Amino acid sequence: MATELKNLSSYDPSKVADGSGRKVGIVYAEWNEEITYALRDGAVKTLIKNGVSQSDITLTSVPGSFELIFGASQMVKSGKYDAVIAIGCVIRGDTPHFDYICEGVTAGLSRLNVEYDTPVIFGLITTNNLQQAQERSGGRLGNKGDECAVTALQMIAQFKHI
Ligand code: RBF
Repeated sequence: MATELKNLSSYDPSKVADGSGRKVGIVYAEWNEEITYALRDGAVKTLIKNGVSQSDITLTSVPGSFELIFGASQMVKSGKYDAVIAIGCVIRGDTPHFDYICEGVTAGLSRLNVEYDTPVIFGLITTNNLQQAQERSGGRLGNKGDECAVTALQMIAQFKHI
């Protein structure tokens, strides 16, 4: 897995855009909540650390990762946010649902990025087992929520003027 090579929480603070005045929506799935709550909390902490006000962060939950598409879509269409972060965790089981959900969410969020002017950040962890998800939500490999927050701030800053 590519993230074996990278700690998801490590970034150069001097290169992260200041988040002051930025408004960020976070939509997160309740499915696998042990993981998604840790990702959500990581994203919030990193946004605040980089200047975003707590009051400028809006959290909305959806039942499962598949619903992230609708949740992110509603946030984007509201026009209230400079970026939207979608957070979920899909763990491969013995069912084809893993592939359907991963492909569906990826396609849905990709489409939002093409059709609307608000960046949607892909915070979906897709792993073979729970341990790999734990490693990426505050464990050995850092927290993908941190990475999503940094990515959101970079995307806002880089495309604000276009
Ligand atoms: N949602 C997740 O966020 N992560 C999962 O690992 C996950 N696994 C699922 C496995 C099965 C067999 C089913 C039926 C649903 C699963 N879901 C999962 C829920 C899915 O994202 C969605 O909420 C439901 O399918 C209702 O649209």
